[in-house]
Order: sequence, then C-alpha cells, then structure tokens
Amino acid sequence: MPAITNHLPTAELQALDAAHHMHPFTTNDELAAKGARIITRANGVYLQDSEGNEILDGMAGLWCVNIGYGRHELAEVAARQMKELPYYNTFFMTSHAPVIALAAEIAKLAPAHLNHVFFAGSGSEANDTNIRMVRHYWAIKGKPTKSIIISRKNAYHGSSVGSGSLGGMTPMHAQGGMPIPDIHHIDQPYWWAEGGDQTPADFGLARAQELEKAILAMGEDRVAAFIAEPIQGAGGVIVPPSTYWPEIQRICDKYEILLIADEVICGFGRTGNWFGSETVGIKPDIMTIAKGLSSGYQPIGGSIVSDEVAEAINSDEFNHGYTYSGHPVASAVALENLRILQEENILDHVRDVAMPALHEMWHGLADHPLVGEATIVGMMGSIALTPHKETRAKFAADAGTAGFMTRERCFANNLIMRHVYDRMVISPPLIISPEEIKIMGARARTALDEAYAQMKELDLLKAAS
Ligand code: PXG
Repeated sequence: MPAITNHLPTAELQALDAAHHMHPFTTNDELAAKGARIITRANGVYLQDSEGNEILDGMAGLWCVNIGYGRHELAEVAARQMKELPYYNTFFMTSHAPVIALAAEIAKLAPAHLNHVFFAGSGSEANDTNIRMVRHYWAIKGKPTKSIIISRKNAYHGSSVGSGSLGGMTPMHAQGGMPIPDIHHIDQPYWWAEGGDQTPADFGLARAQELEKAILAMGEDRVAAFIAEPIQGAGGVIVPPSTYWPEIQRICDKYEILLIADEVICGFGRTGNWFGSETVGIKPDIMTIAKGLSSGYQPIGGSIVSDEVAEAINSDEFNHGYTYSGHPVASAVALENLRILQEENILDHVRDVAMPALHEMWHGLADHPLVGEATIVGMMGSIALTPHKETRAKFAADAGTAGFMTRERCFANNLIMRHVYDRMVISPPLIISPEEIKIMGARARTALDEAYAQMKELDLLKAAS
C-alpha cells in the first residue's frame, strides 16, 4: 500500500482526493475540477498548505481550535493514554479514569446546577442525545405528550438526522427526509436582515415572544424544550438584541419548557466566559458541548445536564449511548486541553488582551464601503456585506455571491475567513496575539478592497429591489 504523506506532490494528492474522498457540504464535482487546498501542518494561529503558504486561520479550524495549533502536550497525553488503555466502553457498569476525571472537571467549570455529563463523539451526536433525553425526561415525569422541541430558523445543531432536524437550515432539510416529527422552528433574532423599521430592542422582544406564541398555539402540554445557540455561529454569527434572551428565559420558566443551550461553538471561552450562557445571562437545563472541549484535537462532545434532569434520567435505564461515549483517549486529551485553558489563564488573555484588540480591529472595518455592520461578541464576529449601508440592503445578485468573492480574496491574501451567504465570519484561536490580530485586520481589509473592486467591475454593487 502506498504511504499517503504530506510530501506527495500537490497535484497527486488532489487527484487522489478527487477520486476517492467525498467532502462534507461540498459539490464534489466542482471541487474535483478545481483541486482541494491541501493543509499540511499548523502552529499557533497559522496553517501551512502544500504550496508553502502560511495562512492565518481566522476560523480556528471549524470554530474549535481554541488553544491554537501545535500543543504537543495533547499529543503526549494521547500517546500515553493509547499505550495504557486505548479503548474501553462506558456501558455495562464500567468506567475508566480519564472519563471520570473529565466529567468531574466539566462539572466544576459549568454553572453550579449543571453537574452531570453524557458523552458523545460530536456535537451532532450530543444533540441527538438531547432530543431523546428531554422527551424521556417528560415521559418519566408523567407527561409523555411533551415531545415537541422548538428551535429556530437558521440555527445549526449538527448534521445527523436528529440534530439536522433541530437545525433550521432549509437546504439541509431539503435532502434526506428531514425534519423528523415534532420539531418546530420559530424566527431568529437577526435584526440587521429582518428587523425592518423596528428598534433592535423591540425586535428582540418580538422574536422572543414568538416562542410564547408557539407554545400557546401547540399547547404547553406538547412542548418539551427550546434549543438555541446563545449566539448563532454557523448561521452567520447573529448576535441577538439584549432584550432577547431574558424574555426567552422568562417564557421557558413560565411554561415549564426545558432550555437547551447549544454551546458547541460558544463554550470553552469563545464568548469571553466559560460558556455563552453566562455571557447572555441564561440558566439552561442542558448544554451541548464539543469543539472547544478538546480544541478539536480529538473528536468528543457531550451534554452537560442539570441536577434536576439527571435525577429523573438516572432513575430509569436510558437506552442510548455510543461506542465512543467517553472515549479514553479523547477524554484524556480534552482534560489536558482544559488544564491548559485554566493554567495558562487563557480566558484572562481573551478578556484583557485579545478581545479588546480584536474588537477594535473588527469595528474598524465598519467604515469600509462594502460593510454594513461589524458585530462581535468575545472572539466570534461577523460583518454584513451590503451594496448600501443606510438601508441595510441585500445585493441584487444571488445571496452568497458577494460573500464567496470576498472569501476567495481572503484565501488569496492568506487569511481564512468564512462566509455565510453575504456575511463574513471570524472565530480565531483564543490565544491570538495583538500583533497577529493586526495582520488579520490588514489582510481582511485588503480582501475587502479587492472584492469591492471586483464587484464594481462586474457591476454587482446593486441593491435588490
Ligand atoms: N451545534 C453547533 C452550535 C455547531 O456549531 C454542531 C452542533 C455539530 O457539531 P459536530 O461536531 O457534529 O459537527 C455544530 C457544528 C460551519 C460549520 O461551516 C459549523 C459546524 C460544523 C461544520 C461546519 O460553520 N458546527
């Protein structure tokens, strides 16, 4: 068998990739024609590709490499754990030290009432767990009709059948028979695009009150839970108006609806606190975690469950679990990641150093002619591209055209910034330095300038009527 290494010529790797590898969320034929960018190594906030480019990773991989690349401590812990106990399951009344230590550590870091962890291999799996757990919880409580989970349009909760149904991405629902029954979606608190003439405060309140309307329409006895990201990530870093979350919490409390905070992106420092729920001031019954839990060095996710919900679930056999629930290597690596986050005071770095520099840089982009708003919470930010700032206009061109062109200019300038339709988003490693933030800002501005010039030339700076 030929050894597949980073040292094969790029074209050869691309040809093999095109012949055998089906990429997620990709039109593979298009990619095959173009050739994938091959990433070979990474250190700190920089990636290197097979052509030798040094690319500043403004997305921390997929919103996950919170402690940055190249931390060999995690590799060493993984190697040690693989030699000692590479695998054992947590079914059938067994456990092992890494998963025990990790669960205890997560309980210590989570808000006081969340002390129990059900592990999964990813955020999608964890949200599948949540669907079953909240429905089973209500069944145990003698209210089996409470099975509807309310979520939001343009939410992202994963890509499995269950979690993809929870998500509010219509292009996903169009493929493969989603959503599953008893999932209901309400509108998102996206003021810039959907707020019209309302003030952000009024709009935030109105969007939260859609939850109350949905509960009253379907019946309190039918609704199990509301799930949401504290700040929508994959939907385009949508920061809700400050009126939104307090009203959601009031409604969940009033009607006895469990609140699930999907912390897969927001968790582990991304918003400047350990969890996004703290940043937006909510008290969830369950938090979904993944990504930053291991800084992406190992695939691991889970649900952090309140004492109250765990008490009910623990009273019965929960017929659910994954081969890799609490995988010892993933658990040991996650634990080491949490040690680094704490011992190196990375949250202090975020609050005192990285956030001020990043916010200043990001807000500085708002004067660019292509930028409608530049919004940021903690270390996740977005900008809305627009042909006309004052009216918050959309482009006449297909949604995503401007975003795609800007992303391509970012790539060309050795910066990874993702686009979600016509929003550009960033979520850099938390350890980024002010100097690196400056470089990021300069590359972003150059990319915006180039995209603007290109759009002008192609006559694309026209607003939709
Ligand atoms: N919840 C949230 C809030 C997420 O952002 C998941 C659940 C699912 O996690 P897994 O580990 O199953 O992928 C996610 C994942 C993007 C992008 O392009 C975002 C995610 C995944 C893939 C791509 O922004 N988020």
